[in-house]
Amino acid sequence: MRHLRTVQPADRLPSRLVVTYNLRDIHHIAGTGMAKTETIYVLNGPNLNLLGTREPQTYGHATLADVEKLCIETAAKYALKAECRQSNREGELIDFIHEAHAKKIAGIVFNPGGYSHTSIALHDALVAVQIPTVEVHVSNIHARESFRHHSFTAKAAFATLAGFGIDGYRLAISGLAAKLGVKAKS
Ligand code: CA2
Repeated sequence: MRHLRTVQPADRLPSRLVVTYNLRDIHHIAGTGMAKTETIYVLNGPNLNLLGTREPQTYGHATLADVEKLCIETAAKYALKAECRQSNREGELIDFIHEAHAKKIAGIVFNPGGYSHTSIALHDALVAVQIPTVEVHVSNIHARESFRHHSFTAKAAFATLAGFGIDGYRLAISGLAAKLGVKAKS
């Protein structure tokens, strides 16, 4: 309980009254208007590190670095902090999702790549943590091969975007902000 402080009441107050508060919430309690910055995770799955290097007819010319910059900038418009991770390993993606829960991450934008179509384990991790998640696909998976039409992970997301290219990540963050009740900064 590193952040906890206990305050003994002033003389005039009942002596049994003890106020315990969390230092991280003090801005809310004090009514300073300084809300805690919420963090979202932007997770990209296998092969998305190759974005912009191959198959531009399907995935465009933007790189993963471009995607991550777009996400950080979009999140900042909502006073959200985007932390971006990519992995080619299913278990590591599951670890990121568990970590999101441990760190009280507000939401997840997730492109599980090919694991969307195969991974019950990723679906289960998302269901377990109950963090609002938007699934994003750069390409329109429904207009491609039939094996891409079904997504296990999408069943655990509150929304899915497919076919907007990398703009889908920007739209996903806007939708996630709305879901979290966060308005764009003026
Ligand atoms: O459209 C998407 O975002 C996908 O999630 C991309 C996955 C694919 O398996 C999904 O069906 C749809 C593939 C990852 C991208 O692979 C690349 C390969 C070469 C160049 C760029 C990306």
